[in-house]
Amino acid sequence: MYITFIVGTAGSGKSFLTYAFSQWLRTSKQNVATINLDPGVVVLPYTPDLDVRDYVDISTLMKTHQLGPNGALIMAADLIAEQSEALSSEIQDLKADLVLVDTPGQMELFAFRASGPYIVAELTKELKSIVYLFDAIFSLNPLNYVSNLFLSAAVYNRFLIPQVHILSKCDVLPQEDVDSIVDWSSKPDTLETAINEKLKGAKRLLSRDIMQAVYRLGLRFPLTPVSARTNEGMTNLNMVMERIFAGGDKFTY
Ligand SMILES: Nc1nc2c(ncn2[C@@H]2O[C@H](COP(=O)(O)OP(=O)(O)O)[C@@H](O)[C@H]2O)c(=O)[nH]1
Ligand SMILES: [Mg+2]
Repeated sequence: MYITFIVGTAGSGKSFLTYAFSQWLRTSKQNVATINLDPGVVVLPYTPDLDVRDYVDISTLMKTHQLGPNGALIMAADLIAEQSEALSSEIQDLKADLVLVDTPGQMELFAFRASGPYIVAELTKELKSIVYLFDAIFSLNPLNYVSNLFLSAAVYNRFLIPQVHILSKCDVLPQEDVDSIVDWSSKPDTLETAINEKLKGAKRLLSRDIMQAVYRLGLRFPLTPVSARTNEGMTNLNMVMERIFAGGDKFTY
């Protein structure tokens, strides 16, 4: 069993990617299961095989502990971590070859609190990876792109497991813009040119320094454009995942 956690800022398309990629994998006869790890979500575009909302209820937490929505979400994250043993045995029972885990809408709940890495470590001892989403809508501006690059490096630093990088919602941008962003992700000099052309003053200096710091750390985050709406890029995403997990083999035989 291989397990992958889908991570990204709020609204970057985690839940829709979980839906579309799991459907795509099923169509190619792969044995895939989905898990919802977001206790605060109201409507999901897919029916998860395991749902953390069966373990914690945000509105009950708000009422019982007189918490606001954010306080309740933080408490829920800790409660989920406490339940990781029960969750873990449910995951084993799914008997899937590949498990896609949809993580909380607000990324910091999962990535920047102690409970997230704890959950990742405890849920399964199987091979794990993270799929990190760069929202195409926000990536065309080099300032946003560099901020997200910095965030993705911070996420990598928290989990230290193989991390795949996706340009999500690539259908919203014209092909030439998608190509530019993909270039930025693989050729630092093109990103530096864009920073110099489009940013001024302190934003230009700081963005260039952040970008260079990330590259100096040896972190390389090439982006694969994917759309959960048109299914563009699903084949490439699948190839990257197979390469990480199965040395190029399929998940299901
Ligand atoms: N055009 C387009 N919209 C998308 C895509 N994926 C998600 N969205 C939209 O982006 C919004 C947020 O998506 P969601 O998956 O709920 O984000 P999450 O908070 O990261 O789980 C929803 O309104 C989706 O309809 C995509 O591939 N293309
Ligand atoms: Mg979601």
